[in-house]
Amino acid sequence: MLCPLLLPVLPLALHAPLGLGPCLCPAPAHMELRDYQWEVILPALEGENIIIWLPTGSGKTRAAAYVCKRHLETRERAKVAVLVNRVHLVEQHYTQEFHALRDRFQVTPVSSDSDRKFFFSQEVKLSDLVICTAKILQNALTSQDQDMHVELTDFSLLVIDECHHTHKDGVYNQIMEDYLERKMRGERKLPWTLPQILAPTASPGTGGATNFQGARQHILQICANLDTAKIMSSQKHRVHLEAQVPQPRKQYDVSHERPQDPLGRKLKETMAHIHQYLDVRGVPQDFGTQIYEQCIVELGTEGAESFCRKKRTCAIHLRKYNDALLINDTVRAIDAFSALDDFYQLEKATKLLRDPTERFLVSTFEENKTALLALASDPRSENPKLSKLEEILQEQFKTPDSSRGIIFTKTRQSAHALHKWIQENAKLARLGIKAAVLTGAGYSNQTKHMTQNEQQDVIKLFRKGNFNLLFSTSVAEEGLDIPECNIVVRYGLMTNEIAMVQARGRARAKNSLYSVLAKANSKEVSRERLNETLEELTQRVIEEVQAMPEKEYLDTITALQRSAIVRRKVKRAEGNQKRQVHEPDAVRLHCINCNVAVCHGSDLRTVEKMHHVNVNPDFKIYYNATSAKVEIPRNFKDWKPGGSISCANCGQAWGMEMIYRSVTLPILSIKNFVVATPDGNKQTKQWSRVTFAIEEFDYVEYCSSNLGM
Ligand SMILES: *[C@@H]1O[C@H](CO)[C@@H](O)[C@H](O)[C@H]1NC(C)=O
Ligand SMILES: *[C@@H]1O[C@H](CO)[C@@H](O)[C@H](O)[C@H]1NC(C)=O
Ligand SMILES: *[C@@H]1O[C@H](CO)[C@@H](O)[C@H](O)[C@H]1NC(C)=O
Ligand SMILES: CC(=O)N[C@H]1CO[C@H](CO)[C@@H](O)[C@@H]1O
Ligand SMILES: CC(=O)N[C@H]1CO[C@H](CO)[C@@H](O)[C@@H]1O
Ligand SMILES: [Zn+2]
Repeated sequence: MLCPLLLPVLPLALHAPLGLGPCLCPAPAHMELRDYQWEVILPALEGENIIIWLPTGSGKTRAAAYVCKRHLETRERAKVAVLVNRVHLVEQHYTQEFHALRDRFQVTPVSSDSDRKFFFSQEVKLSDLVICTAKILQNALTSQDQDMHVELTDFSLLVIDECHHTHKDGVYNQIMEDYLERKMRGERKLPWTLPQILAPTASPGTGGATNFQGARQHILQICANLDTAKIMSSQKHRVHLEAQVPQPRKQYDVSHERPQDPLGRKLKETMAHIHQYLDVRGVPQDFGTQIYEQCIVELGTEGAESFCRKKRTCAIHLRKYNDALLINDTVRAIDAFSALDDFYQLEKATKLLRDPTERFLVSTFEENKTALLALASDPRSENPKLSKLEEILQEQFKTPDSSRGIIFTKTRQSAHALHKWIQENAKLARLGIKAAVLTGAGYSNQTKHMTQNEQQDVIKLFRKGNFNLLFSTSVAEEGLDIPECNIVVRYGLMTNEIAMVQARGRARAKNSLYSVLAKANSKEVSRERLNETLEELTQRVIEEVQAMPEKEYLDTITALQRSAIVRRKVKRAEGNQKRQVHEPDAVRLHCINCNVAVCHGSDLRTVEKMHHVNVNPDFKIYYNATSAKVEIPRNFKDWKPGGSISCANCGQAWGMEMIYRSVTLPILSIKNFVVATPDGNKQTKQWSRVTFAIEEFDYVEYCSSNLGM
């Protein structure tokens, strides 16, 4: 946690190679805990299930690691799983706070990008403590594969990091529902078979509630979900805690409307022009708002389900214009133009443009493109938020030495746009600002994600001072091991009370500043203010819950657990029913863009219960595949990605190929299809919503029937 301070006295660490190098932190020989850390872990040392509630930066993870150490030292047949909700935390915990356990215990990190997860069962057997994402454990709990399968009861202690995610359908909660079902069957009693639960968080939040009762309900639900005996926070040593974890100064930096808005005006005119062509009623034309976005998405779904290509295509394009307006509002006008331009470049490159609507839309943009570009470059299009940000940064970085900052923004796109802005800003360059972008790891989306290694490299260089400013999406709000900062700015960002606590926790240096930069009278400002109230509400509710008489508390928790189990059973039964509504043979999938019917529900199979492939060999004629392989920074046990696939008739993206051992199968992404059933057409973004059953893929059967093997 404090390793940056230790770096200068550790000459060895300076020679450590970047990336693969050993941990820069020395292993604490005997883990030292601060008074307030002792205070919160005591019941856990006695085997009780607790939530640890401590602010960001106060060493929750160290406290948890200490409990694990004592547990392993004192319990017979002890086995610990440390669950995290973000991939990078596996390595981070392994090399940092859990490092101290490695000389005496077998500590194994199982990350989703290593092949170890395929042999999870083996890894668990050979380890005293595994650190993995909740997803990996959940997969292992439900897997039929001997190499992977484990039982919850194989563990004697579960650490659930950032435990406020143990809620609704989240993975943490799926795991805990398994636990609760077993508990209700009586497995919790001695001899203990169910693991002890240790659950740290910086804030459990209010779950959307804005009054005391609602927030209380939420927090009790989290306690029930985690089978918590006590919420532990620092009380005796609170003063000590506040002294050790200084809170930043907070300020609101509000910006005003751009006095003139030539690009915005022109974009709105173009949208009105498209609306005229489309000629639908009932869509409010308040362009540039979230409400408009919702309406236009609904219009697109309606168009898809009624096979009205004109409606659907216009809706997609109007949404891109609306996105451009939102970008214009966040960053520079030129960024808004570029986003729109990129979209049309891609359309022209991938679509055949035989359809009259597509042709109309592409030519409308092309004809107005030069004018739009000129307006976007107009100095009157400067964004007042950026001027404000420039002021803040000038103030903070005017003393050249040790300033370090993070700017949080909503999208990857705006993080990159801000980075470009700063690189082109000569004034800020003179102050010695060296900025980088930090965004989430993943592969689901077309805008580029960073890989975990790229993330770690950026953080290392930030730690070393090669960079002193990060433009970040919400990844760094939670969990990433970011060094202390002097300045944290939330740039035009809506937040909830949890995110606020997490972000503010990044401003940890002495005399640091936490700035909320948003338009005057905007939703962002009022939401931030609400959060402050909610944070205080959370505090009051927790105090009340802590003070509840034991019996009343236990009765409440048990009742909540019972109803959660019942709800889960009902939901499962309903889910099964919903998937049996239609015969797979009676269902057809149509290309969402050109509406051609391309396969039956009965042609589909699942792989690893997740990926949906078409096993009908005749399906080949309906799609084209690229020869370039799709890049996924992750390994799968039985397959590799192949090329991406698209509709042979219209060019619409459909999914990608799966190279499963020796066969190649197309994986379909359901959002690119309309599902036609005897009861009408449906568009859905999730396979779990389809109304027919899909069997699991059987490799042997497939080979024997298709390859004559
Ligand atoms: C474009 O962004 C500026 C700066 O935030 C804002 O003042 C203006 O209202 C925006 N235009 C539209 C049409 O949303
Ligand atoms: C990709 O990410 C952006 C924001 O980063 C989001 O607005 C968009 O909906 C995502 N697209 C898909 C297909 O998930
Ligand atoms: C798909 O490939 C076929 C054969 O190469 C070609 O005729 C067709 O135009 C392609 N479709 C698209 C949308 O590019
Ligand atoms: C909003 C706007 O100016 N749209 C124009 C785009 O280009 C076409 C063709 O020149 C015009 O008809 C539109 O009025
Ligand atoms: C922590 C914090 O900033 N709390 C503030 C919450 O909001 C109330 C009223 O708006 C303020 O008085 C608190 O200081
Ligand atoms: Zn098509």
